[in-house]
Amino acid sequence: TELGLVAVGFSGGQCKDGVDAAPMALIEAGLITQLTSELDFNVHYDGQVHSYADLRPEHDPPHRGMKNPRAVSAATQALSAQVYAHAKEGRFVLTLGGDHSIAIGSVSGVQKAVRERCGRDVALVWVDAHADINTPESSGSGNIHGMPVAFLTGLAREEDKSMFGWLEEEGKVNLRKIVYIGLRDVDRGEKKILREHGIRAFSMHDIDRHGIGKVMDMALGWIGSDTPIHLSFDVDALDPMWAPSTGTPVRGGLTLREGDFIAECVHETGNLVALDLVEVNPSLEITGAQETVRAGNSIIRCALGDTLL
Ligand code: DIR
Ligand code: MN
Ligand code: MN
Ligand code: MN
Repeated sequence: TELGLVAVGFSGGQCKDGVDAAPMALIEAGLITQLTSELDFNVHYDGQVHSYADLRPEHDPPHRGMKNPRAVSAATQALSAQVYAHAKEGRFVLTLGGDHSIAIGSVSGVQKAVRERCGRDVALVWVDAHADINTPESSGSGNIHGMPVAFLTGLAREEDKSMFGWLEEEGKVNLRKIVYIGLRDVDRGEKKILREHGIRAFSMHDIDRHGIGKVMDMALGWIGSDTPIHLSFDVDALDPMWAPSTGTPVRGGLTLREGDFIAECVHETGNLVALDLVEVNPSLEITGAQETVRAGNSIIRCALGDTLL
C-alpha cells in the first residue's frame, strides 16, 4: 500500500516547546523501518520535518483571544495542501505532530481529497483526554490546539484568510460523523457544545462501564461500515503512566493496550484512510520520553495493521 508521511514539527497551538521534536523522535525510534519492512508500505516521505517557520508572520497578536492565530493558520493551510496532495493520489496519509492544532490541516486535506475522489465525507474518530472543540470565545486558554474540531466543523468561523478563512466547505467535517473516545477533561463550554449538537462521545466513564470492546462496537457502529475514517490520536488519551511526556497529561486515562486496541479496531474496519499522532513532547518528563515515543509508534503500527498473532 502507498503511504504519504508528513512530519510536522509545529508547536504554536499551545505554549510548551518540545512537541516539535516528536516526529524526529518517532522516526529515530524506527517508525519508517517498521512501516516498510514489517508492514509492507511504500512510504512517500520528503525527508523533512516541517515547522513552517518561514510562514510565521513577524507580528502575530492575539485575535478573539487566540494565541499565534496567523502562525497556526499559515502552518495548517500549508499542511492541508501537502496532505491533500498525498490523499489525492489515493495514498494513506500519516501525519506526525506537533500539537493537535495541526489536525485543522490534516483533516481538511484528507476530507477534500476523499470528497473529490469518491464523493463522500470522512468520519472523524478523535481519541483524546480533551474534546478540542472550544471556539475562540469559549476557550479559557486561547490555545488553538483546544479548538481544531470547532474550526473543522464550522462551529468556529473566521472570514480573514490569514486566520482560518482559507478553510473551504469541501474541507469541513460533518458534526454527525465525529466520534470521541477517551474524554475526561472537557471544559464547561465544550460540554454545552457537545450536548447542543448531539455529538457522539465516549468518555472514560463509558469505557469503565462497558469496557473498551463494547465502546468500540458502539463507536464504529455510529459511523457505519462504508465510510472512510480519519483517526486523530492525541497521545494524552493514554494514561500518564504510559505516556507521561505530553503537554497536558490527565490522570485516569487509557491503558497502553486500550490505546492499541482502539487503533486495531479502526484498522479492522478496512476504512481507515488517514491517521494523526500528536502531542508527544519528548522534552517533558524526560525519564518517560522514550516510553511515550514507543507508545506513539505502537499506536501507529496497530492502526496500520500490525496484529498480535
Ligand atoms: C483546554 C485544554 N480544553 C483548552 N485542551 C487541551 O486549552 O482548550 N487539548 N489540552 O489537548
Ligand atoms: Mn488533542
Ligand atoms: Mn488532549
Ligand atoms: Mn490488515
